[in-house]
Amino acid sequence: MRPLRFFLPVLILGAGVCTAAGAQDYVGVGMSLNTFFSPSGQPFRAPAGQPYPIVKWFEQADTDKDGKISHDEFVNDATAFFNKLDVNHDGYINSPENSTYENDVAPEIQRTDPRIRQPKNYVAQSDADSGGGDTDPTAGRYQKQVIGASQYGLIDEPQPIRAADSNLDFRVKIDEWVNASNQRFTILDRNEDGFITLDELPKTPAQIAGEAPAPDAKKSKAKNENGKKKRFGGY
Ligand SMILES: [Ca+2]
Ligand SMILES: [Ca+2]
Ligand SMILES: [Ca+2]
Repeated sequence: MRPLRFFLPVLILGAGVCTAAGAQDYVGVGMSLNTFFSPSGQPFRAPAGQPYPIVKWFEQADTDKDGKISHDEFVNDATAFFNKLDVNHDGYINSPENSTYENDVAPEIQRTDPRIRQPKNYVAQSDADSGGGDTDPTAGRYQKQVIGASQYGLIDEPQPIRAADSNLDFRVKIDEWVNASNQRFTILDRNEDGFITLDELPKTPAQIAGEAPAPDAKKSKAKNENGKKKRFGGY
C-alpha cells in the first residue's frame, strides 16, 4: 500500500510550536485531551470525565447500529465530512476551504499539546541537557513527532485533508478523498474482517495522555524513588 503523504509546512509548523514556547503556554487555551479526530479529521470533543469521544464518532458512522463500522459506512461517514468541508459544493476541498478546516473546524491541529508524549530521542536532540540520549541507539536520528491531527487520531496523519491530495494540486477531489478513505479503512481493520470494531482500534496519543497520572503525582513518585527531583520529557 502506498503511504499517505503529509505536507512539509505542517511538519515545520508543528515543530515550531513545540520548541518555541514552554508547556504552560499551550495548556488552558481550549485544548482538551478528551478530543478525538475521526480518520477523516473530524473532531469530536467531550467534557473532562466523560467517555473518550471516539464513541461519538463510532455511533455516528455505525448507521445500522450493529456495533461495527462496515467499509460502506466508513466511506459514507468520510464523504459526509467531505461534503461539510466542501462549502461551495464544487466537488473539491480547495485552499480556502482547507483553511477554514484548519482555523475553525479543527484548530487543535495547529498546536502541539505538551501533555502528549513525544519520541524520547526527539527531546535528546532538541535539549542536550535533558539526558537519556546517550544510551539510545537511535539518538540523534530524526524521530517523527506526534503533531497535528495525529495527536487525537488513530492514524499518524498530521493533516488528514492535505494527506488526501495525492496529485499535489492543493485541492482534494472527492475521488482522492474516497481513495484516502479506502486506505484508512484498510489500516484500521486490523483483523481484516471487513469491519472496524471498537476493540480493534488503538488508543490515540491524547487518550493515552489523558489516562496518565497527573504530572504532580509522577514528580513526587520520581522524587521518592530517586531521592531528587527529576525532569520529565524536557518540559
Ligand atoms: Ca454498522
Ligand atoms: Ca469546494
Ligand atoms: Ca475488523
